[in-house]
Amino acid sequence: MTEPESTAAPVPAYTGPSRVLSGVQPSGALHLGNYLGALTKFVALQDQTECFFCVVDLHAITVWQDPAKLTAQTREIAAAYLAAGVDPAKAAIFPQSAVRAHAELAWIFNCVARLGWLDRMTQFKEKSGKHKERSSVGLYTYPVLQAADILVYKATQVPVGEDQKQHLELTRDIAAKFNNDFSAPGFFPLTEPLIEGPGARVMSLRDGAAKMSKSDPSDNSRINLMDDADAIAQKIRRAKTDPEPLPEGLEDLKPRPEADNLVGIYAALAGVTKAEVLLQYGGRGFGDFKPALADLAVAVMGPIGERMRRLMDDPAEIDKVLRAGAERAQAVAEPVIEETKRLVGFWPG
Ligand code: AQP
Repeated sequence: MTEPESTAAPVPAYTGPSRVLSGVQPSGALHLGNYLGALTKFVALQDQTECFFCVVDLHAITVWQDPAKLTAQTREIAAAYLAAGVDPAKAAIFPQSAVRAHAELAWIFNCVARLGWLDRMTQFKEKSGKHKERSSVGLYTYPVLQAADILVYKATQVPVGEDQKQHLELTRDIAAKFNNDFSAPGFFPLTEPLIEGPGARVMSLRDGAAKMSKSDPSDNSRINLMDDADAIAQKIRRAKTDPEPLPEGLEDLKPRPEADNLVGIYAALAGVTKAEVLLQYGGRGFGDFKPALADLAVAVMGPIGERMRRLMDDPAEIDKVLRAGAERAQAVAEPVIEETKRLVGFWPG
């Protein structure tokens, strides 16, 4: 028998509760992009809806991770969540690998997603580079696992940086195809990404065309959450810019990627719009703007780094948070994976 055709007829919408899921890979030191693109949104959302924030260690091993370091890296991401203000009493914080349903649902979704869909994923192309044949199969199917992370909680919203937009579209495609193929209209929600805001795409401090990234070989390209005040100020002072003063209007900022990035970082850290930053600094040179940005970045990021250091001195306390979070997550994921398996037709046991 061939698989079902997709139908053009309107399908009933998902009517379950609103939930939020997101995650960060324990694949290196967290940076300002992760903080502004993801963590600040986690903190805002935890007071609005049920939240699940995992440390996505299954994703991290799609590229080589030293087993001797992975556990510590996982605790470090959990410490970053806590230091940024995620409250474990409100949101579940847990390692992805501690909830087996993620991997189980990912396999089912591997059989729902189409090769053609994955072939279009730009992040795989960027990360595999010229050595596609030597990349892990996991790196290729990464977005399918991501769809499982989200849908195993029937999450309706996912706060992420702009780089994840395409993966979220794939998640919606997988949900729609599963609901159609297994005659389960509205079973999985069509999840919405939460991307907006000036921190959605923080660029490298050395190259306004490249995303700020953990894996950039230049440490000067990013501000790490654990950088001290001197390092933060020095990196901003050395950030690449052009010789012109800041413009008065947004249109004139667009063709100047490095200036645009620094204005965006200021806006995101201060909780204002880029237009408001230009109202204050338009017409002024980087000699004025960079020190102001450095002071702001130190004021916001400094205390987070300090809290992280304190938390990481007590790994047992972090483990307690991770264990409790995994239990809460499991309680939600288990019934979803059981129902999914029933819909697929697996033996009920
Ligand atoms: N530069 C960025 N600006 C805004 N948001 C960003 N995010 C990552 N970089 C930026 C967001 O942070 C969350 C966690 O990302 P991740 O660590 O799981 O994966 P990533 O996107 O692959 O992060 P990196 O730093 O670029 O790591 P490498 O170098 O290992 O690939 C996500 O919500 C992401 O959107």
